[in-house]
Amino acid sequence: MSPQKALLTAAALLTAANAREITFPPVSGVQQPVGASYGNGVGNMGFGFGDDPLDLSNSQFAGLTTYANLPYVHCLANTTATGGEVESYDIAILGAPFDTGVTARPGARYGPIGIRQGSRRIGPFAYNIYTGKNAFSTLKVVDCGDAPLTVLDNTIALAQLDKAHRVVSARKADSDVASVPRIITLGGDHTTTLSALRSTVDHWGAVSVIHFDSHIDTWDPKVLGGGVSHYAGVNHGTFLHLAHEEGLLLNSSIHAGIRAPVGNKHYDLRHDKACGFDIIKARDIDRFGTQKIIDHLLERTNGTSVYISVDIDVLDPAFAPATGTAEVGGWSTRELLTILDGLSGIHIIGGDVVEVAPIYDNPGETTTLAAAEVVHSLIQLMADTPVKPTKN
Ligand SMILES: *[C@@H]1O[C@H](CO)[C@@H](O)[C@H](O)[C@H]1NC(C)=O
Ligand SMILES: *[C@@H]1O[C@H](CO)[C@@H](O)[C@H](O)[C@H]1NC(C)=O
Ligand SMILES: *[C@@H]1O[C@H](CO)[C@@H](O)[C@H](O)[C@H]1NC(C)=O
Ligand SMILES: [Mn+2]
Repeated sequence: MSPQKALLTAAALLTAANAREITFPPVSGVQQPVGASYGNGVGNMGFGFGDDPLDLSNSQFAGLTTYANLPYVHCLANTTATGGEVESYDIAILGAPFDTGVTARPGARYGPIGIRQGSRRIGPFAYNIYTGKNAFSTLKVVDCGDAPLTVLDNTIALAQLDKAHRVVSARKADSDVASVPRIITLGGDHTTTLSALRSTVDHWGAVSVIHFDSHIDTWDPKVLGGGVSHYAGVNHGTFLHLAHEEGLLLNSSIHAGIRAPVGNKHYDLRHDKACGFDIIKARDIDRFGTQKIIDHLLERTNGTSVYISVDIDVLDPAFAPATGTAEVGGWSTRELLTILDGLSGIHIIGGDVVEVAPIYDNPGETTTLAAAEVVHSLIQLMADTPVKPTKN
């Protein structure tokens, strides 16, 4: 036999051996796939199989990628395809793929899809090890997909987002403990928060904003962009000025994690105060710790409806490199999550995670994993405190 022939015969034998059906012996005590329900009402880890591994109806990592594998609902539709009413929900995840209001690195239009990607291991089986709570067990949370926003005209795009927020928040809530659905927006650059606040004012009036960010974002358009054109003055550094001007903010708002320089230390900071804000700086965490920061946020906003906006650049670039205007010297992901979870009981009426630009992330998805977990915390805060609107 020539050497080549011998090799071919050996390969044929190997293939035949591989074709044999391999049956692993049962593991002592576990006679079903990992993740299957343990029986007796003990919950399973949600890897997707019940007692029957060929039951494909509930798998965790298959199908389309929604936030935390939540059901997708076409929340913007007038009716369902068959003419029925759109499914009801209590908390709506809404993507806002808009990033033409940025002053540095673009890319946050891919934030919603990135955050969903980072959320694949968050799911209804998860109980928080610190609180023992499951964020999805009381209120109905759905993913509405992204609002369709034109990429070539900011004015039209923001009008589209305003409308999306009005439509999604105008439906009847699913649960009878909450009567208006609340929205968590996946940004998008920070300009998108303006649309959210234009819709929360319809239900709750002016609100306190807890604004996690390294930048103040109350810049007067006269200072940032507006010198170029009126249009350019509407951007991710001026939206809180605009929200104040439109009467959407209470004078009990507060920034947390600030560390970026201001352009004019007298005017910018005086103006910031006039817009309704107090400031917790990033390094305050070294002096006071997370608990004092939580206490201050709760005191400042006490008795008001609160919107929580998280610019992912509040985190240090070590924890969130994938953002447009990264500033060193920020908080860690653990510190931010501790502070967010510490706000339990707050009257939260809406929230967002913005400025996630996945193109600058690393192969480990550091930023989108963090952003997805921040959304998870916001959902838990909403589940902890069902709210009724103070207007209509
Ligand atoms: C949905 O309703 C709006 C306003 O009532 C209407 O203008 C629009 O054409 C409707 N869309 C569809 C697809 O029926
Ligand atoms: C808000 O409160 C600050 C002091 O905390 C004050 O300087 C500012 O004038 C107030 N603004 C309004 C609109 O009441
Ligand atoms: C909020 O205000 C109420 C009533 O004034 C007060 O009893 C409570 O201690 C305040 N809570 C915080 C966290 O400041
Ligand atoms: Mn910002």
